[in-house]
Amino acid sequence: MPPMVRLGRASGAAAVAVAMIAAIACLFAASASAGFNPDPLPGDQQLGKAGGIAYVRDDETTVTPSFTVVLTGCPTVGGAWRITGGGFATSLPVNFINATRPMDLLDALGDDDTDPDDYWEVESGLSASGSTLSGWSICMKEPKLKYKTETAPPSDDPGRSFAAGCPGKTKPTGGGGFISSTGSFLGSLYPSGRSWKAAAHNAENDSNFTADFACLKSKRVKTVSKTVRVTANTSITPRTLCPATSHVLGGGVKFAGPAESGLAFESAPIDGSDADQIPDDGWRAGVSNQTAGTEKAGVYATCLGKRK
Ligand SMILES: [Ca+2]
Ligand SMILES: [Ca+2]
Ligand SMILES: [Ca+2]
Repeated sequence: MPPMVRLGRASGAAAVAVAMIAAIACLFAASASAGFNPDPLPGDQQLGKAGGIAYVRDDETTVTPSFTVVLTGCPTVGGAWRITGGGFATSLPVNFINATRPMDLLDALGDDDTDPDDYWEVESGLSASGSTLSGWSICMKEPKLKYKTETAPPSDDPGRSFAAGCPGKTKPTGGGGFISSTGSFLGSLYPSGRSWKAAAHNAENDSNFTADFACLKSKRVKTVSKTVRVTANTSITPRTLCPATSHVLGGGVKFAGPAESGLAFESAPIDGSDADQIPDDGWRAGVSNQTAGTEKAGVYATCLGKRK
C-alpha cells in the first residue's frame, strides 16, 4: 500500500479529491514502469506542420489509477524529425504527473543513437479512473538540437527544486522532468535563461528526480511568459502567445509557492486565432495551488521566429 500523500498546509476540496484518488490507488498494486510497449506511434494524432515544426498528440484514458502512460512520437521516429519540446494535460486538476519528458527509441525499433529525440513520454502515478491523460510531441528536422538529462541532488525534503544548464551557448527549446515514487508529483518545469528549472512534491525519501530538456543555439528562439495569481486551494490555466510570425517549440509551467504544494496538471501547446487549427501559437499551463494562501503561477512558451 503506498504511503499517504503529504500535502503540508493543504486543505479544501482539491486536497480532499487528491486524498480520495490516493485511497483508490491503494487498491491497485501495479508498479510504475512495469514493461509496456515502447513503440510510441500507436494512437498518435498528426495535428499538422507549421514553419517546419510538427505537432502530434495522443490521449489515453486511465484504467489503472496508479499507472497511466502516454507515448507520442515525432511524425517518423528514428529519422530526421527530432523532439524540440512536448507537453501534457489531464482532464482533472487533481491527477498527479510523474513524468513529462523526451525519450530515446530502442535500437530495435529503428533508432541507432542514444539521444532522447524520438518521442515524448507522459506518466501519471495517480489519476482518477476514466480521466484523460494527453501528451504532445513537438518536432523539427534540426540536427543541432542537444539533449540533457540531469538528476537532482539527493534530498528528503517534501518540496524539491533545482536548475540544470544547457550545454555551451544553447538555450532550452522545451523540456520536462521526472520524479519517482507513489504520491510524488511535478509542480514546475520551465526555461530560465540558458537553464531549465524543475520543482516537485517528493513523497518519499530521495525520490529519483530529473530535469529533461532540449537545447538549441539560435537567435530565432525567443521565450515569452506570463505570471498570474492563484488563490488558495484553487487551480488556474494561464496562457501566453508567441509573436505572430513565430511557432511554438515548447513551453513550461511554474508554481512560485512552496515546491511541495504546487501541482502541475497541464503544460501544452495551443492554437491561436491564425487560419489553421494547429497548436503552433502559444502555451497553456495548469497549476493547482495546494496552500492556504495566494501564490503566483507562470506559463512559458519558447517560440521560433522566421528565418531572416
Ligand atoms: Ca502514441
Ligand atoms: Ca534517439
Ligand atoms: Ca495555429
